[in-house]
Amino acid sequence: MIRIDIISAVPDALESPLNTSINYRGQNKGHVEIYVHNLRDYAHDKHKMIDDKPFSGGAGMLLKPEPFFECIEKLMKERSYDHIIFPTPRGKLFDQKSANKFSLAKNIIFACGHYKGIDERVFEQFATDEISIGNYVLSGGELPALVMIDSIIRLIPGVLNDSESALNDSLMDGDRIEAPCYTRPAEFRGIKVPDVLLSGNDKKINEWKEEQSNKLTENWKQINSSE
Ligand code: 6GU
Repeated sequence: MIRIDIISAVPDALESPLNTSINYRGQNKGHVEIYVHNLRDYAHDKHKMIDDKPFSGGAGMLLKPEPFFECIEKLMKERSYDHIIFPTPRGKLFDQKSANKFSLAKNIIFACGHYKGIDERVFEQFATDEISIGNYVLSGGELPALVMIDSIIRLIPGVLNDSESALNDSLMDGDRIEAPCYTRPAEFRGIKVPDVLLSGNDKKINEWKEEQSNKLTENWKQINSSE
């Protein structure tokens, strides 16, 4: 059982993705517990302010330190956390290896920024991991947290059933792209499924898959190389 705590200024943005599909199943089957904390509940001034202007000037608001400190310290008193992850574009790029690592944890916090960012003292005090999900700009850490959580939950033993298992064909397994796949009908609008897949010859089918996988993997490497 993994416990995941998510701290967010827009908790509604997390609701539906966390309660659908594999994320729902992971929780329903008792493999993962997810708790969402509204940052605003940890603002104690009379206007419940969670953001303020940066000292450096310029446009945009920053999330203030006090609510994060209060919320994270409260959680840390209750249990110890293996990872306190801050989704941020300046972080280490997320990949399958990171997902594998996080899936072995017992307790994880995702602390999501919004607006222009978070007061630096929050990172200094609590961040064990600063993670980016790619080199592009998003408006907050909620979608990145959801991306990471999805990839983590599907790795927990028992969440996926056998036919979905990460050990079987997945679209991408490590640095390999799997062969294309087809289902019925064998011919659709005149477009046929490759004959070999209908042959019943397992050896031939496996050779075909291997060959297709090699081709797609080569292509994938080429279209993703920065040269
Ligand atoms: Cl983790 N946060 C934000 N705001 N933007 C991003 C990102 C994270 N990863 C890529 N872009």
